[in-house]
Amino acid sequence: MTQPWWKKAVVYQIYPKSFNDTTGNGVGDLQGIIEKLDYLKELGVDVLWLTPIYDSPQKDNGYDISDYYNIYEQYGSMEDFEQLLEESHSRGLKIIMDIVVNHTSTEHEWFQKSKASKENPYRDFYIWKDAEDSNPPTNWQSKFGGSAWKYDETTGQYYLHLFDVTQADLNWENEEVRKAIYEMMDYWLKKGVDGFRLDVINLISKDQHFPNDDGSVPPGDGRKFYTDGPRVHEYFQEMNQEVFSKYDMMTVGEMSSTTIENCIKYTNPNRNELNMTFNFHHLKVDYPNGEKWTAADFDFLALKDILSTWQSKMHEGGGWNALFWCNHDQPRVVSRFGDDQEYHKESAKMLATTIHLMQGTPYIYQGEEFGMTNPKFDSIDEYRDVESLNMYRIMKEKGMSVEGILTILKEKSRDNSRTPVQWNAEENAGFTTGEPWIKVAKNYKKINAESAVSKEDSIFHYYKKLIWIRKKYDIITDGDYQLLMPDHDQIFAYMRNTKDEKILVVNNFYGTGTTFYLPNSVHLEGYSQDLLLSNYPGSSTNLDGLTLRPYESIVYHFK
Ligand code: TEU
Repeated sequence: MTQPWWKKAVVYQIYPKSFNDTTGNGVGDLQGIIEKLDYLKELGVDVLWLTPIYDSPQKDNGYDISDYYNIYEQYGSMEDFEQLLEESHSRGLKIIMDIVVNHTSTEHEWFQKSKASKENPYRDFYIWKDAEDSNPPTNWQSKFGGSAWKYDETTGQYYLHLFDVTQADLNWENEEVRKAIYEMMDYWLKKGVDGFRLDVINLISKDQHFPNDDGSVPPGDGRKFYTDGPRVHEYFQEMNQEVFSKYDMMTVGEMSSTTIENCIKYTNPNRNELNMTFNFHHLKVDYPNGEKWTAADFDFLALKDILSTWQSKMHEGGGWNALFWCNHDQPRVVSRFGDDQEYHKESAKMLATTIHLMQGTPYIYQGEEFGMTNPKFDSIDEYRDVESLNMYRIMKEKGMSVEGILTILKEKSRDNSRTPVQWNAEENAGFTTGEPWIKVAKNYKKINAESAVSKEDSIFHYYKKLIWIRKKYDIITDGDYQLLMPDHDQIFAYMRNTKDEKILVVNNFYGTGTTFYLPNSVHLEGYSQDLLLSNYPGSSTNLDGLTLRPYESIVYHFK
């Protein structure tokens, strides 16, 4: 069965601002990405996902777009982008762009016209409402803290912003908005872009009654009235019909607070919506009662259950998962779920094994391929992220101690993944010759790409093997999924099965030894057994009592 190319692909996410600076202004740029294309080709990835590079006031590092048709000047010019596209394609690398169409910057000309007067033709490009008894129109809360409505003196109404106050939500009910967005998408695809990552795309359809949230369904911040909203599937099918269907491209939707049922609908090819979705349920197992802003250990059994449920149900429903641990909004996975000290290398490899041998398209976040860690900043002055700075202010207003807030930020801030890529042991880790826009993590002399590429047993070369295995063994793409030992409190083991083959993946998620016993439900009589991959030398092949060292991962192939 010939699968679409994106089912066999491995995607590498680039956050340009922190990737590689070639001008010395302390901010990464497009020429910096071009400089590293051979490194990325060496890693073996197929697609590069660039987070937003459009013109933006950078209040949310580019997720606040002020002009969809121009490149943010600190990243370079349109010519630089065209060169990046050409140089990537000449190496067999595809480029997908991050498209933010739930909202624009309030500096976008559409918003400037919309706020000018109630009669302006662009008024209904955004969502304006009157006050309710001199309060905001609803009690909905912004994801970055505070009310999701901002009062604007010019016309005496509020506008909706589910994120920062400088990110005004577009009104997708307005056909003119949809037409303008589809035109813009077509512009980039005609340029040769190979697809899109669609930012919070399941938030674009709001309940037009705009009711208050009575809190009966947690978290009671209004998201139930706009998440996977009333017309979302209609809009996706229209977007597909008007744009995607005309190109050989890939689409991945970022789904904030979604459901498996919706993600099956979003990605089942018979529905002509999207190709795959990011969901975040597995990245909330260290959010006690769903609360992100607390310092807490992760719930390992919940992690296994959530990842496994999504594997099985999306497989059964004909859907397709994006597989990931990290992105620019999440802490570094080796610090979060592994050990960034004694077992740094072993745990980073174990985590990679766990996710890369599942069904779906894997995503590697810049620096993950050689084990970059959280920077563990000691002062609020080192933070840059609008969400983190808003939450610092809100937690301080609630009376929390600075020390207590910094403990939480060290674990949960989005800046954990936004420090400059550590290329080598030179000053600023080789990221810039200037002052970096955000500090480099202190461990760059020990943890950097140059050192990793030079060592055969590095995390980098292990990722290369995982990518090679995915391309060689169709069972990774096509096989079903079966979780083993669901109740074990430190082993995450699963089978992948097709008619003729099996893969057994055994991961010790903790820093103490343990023993794996092949469950009676697994029948391997008549199969030959190959040890395909492990993160230690001399891993055992005895499945009746497999000794696992701290963070040991072992992969077997049976046919
Ligand atoms: O993130 C969507 C989103 O919900 C994030 O706010 C994420 O859930 C949160 O940061 C986790 O704490 C997308 C982009 O990835 C993010 O960088 C943007 O800030 C956001 O949308 C608004 O565009």
